[in-house]
Amino acid sequence: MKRQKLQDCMTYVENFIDSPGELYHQLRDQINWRQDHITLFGKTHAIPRFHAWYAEPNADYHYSGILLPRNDWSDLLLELKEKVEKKTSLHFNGVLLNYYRDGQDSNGWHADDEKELVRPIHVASISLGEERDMQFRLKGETKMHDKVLLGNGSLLVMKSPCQEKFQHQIPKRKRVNDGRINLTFRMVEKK
Ligand SMILES: O=C(O)CCC(=O)C(=O)O
Repeated sequence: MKRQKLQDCMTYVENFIDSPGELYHQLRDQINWRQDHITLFGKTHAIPRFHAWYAEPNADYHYSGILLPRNDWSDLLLELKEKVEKKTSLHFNGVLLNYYRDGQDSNGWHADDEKELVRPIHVASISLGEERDMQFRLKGETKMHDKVLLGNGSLLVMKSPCQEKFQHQIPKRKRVNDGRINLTFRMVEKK
């Protein structure tokens, strides 16, 4: 059987955003950020980043057992959604935002494959601020398969079957002292 290649489902677009520094500051100041906690093996931990969910009414999103409270689209986020839809010819009804304060904030191995995501799963992700690497591994394997550097103002499009076949993570990085914001546009089933 043909081994799945990351490049078959993923596209990276540099300089997708014209003024990424300005957008980073607007989002950092305007988004209704929250830091949630998860309990693993009886121990409660703060998730190592802030996050927020903006979506159409009735488009709810859970991950790691957390139901993220829905915020209504802002004009700025709707403008970005339309820009991403125009570039990708895909449609989205929600965006998950992550704010990594510095290199100590991270996002562990997972796939964006929650049950409420519409199949086939396509996601599109804007990066702002500090460059961070995203690592990929095949589901069921522990060895890293590939990595992509996510530059300031870039767009990463992961079409099906990326989420079905691979997991990804944003590891901690000692030398990163500044923040990064990521917006991942998604399509979820409405209640
Ligand atoms: O920060 C990123 O680029 C990835 C975010 C992510 O993996 C997620 O929100 O599920």
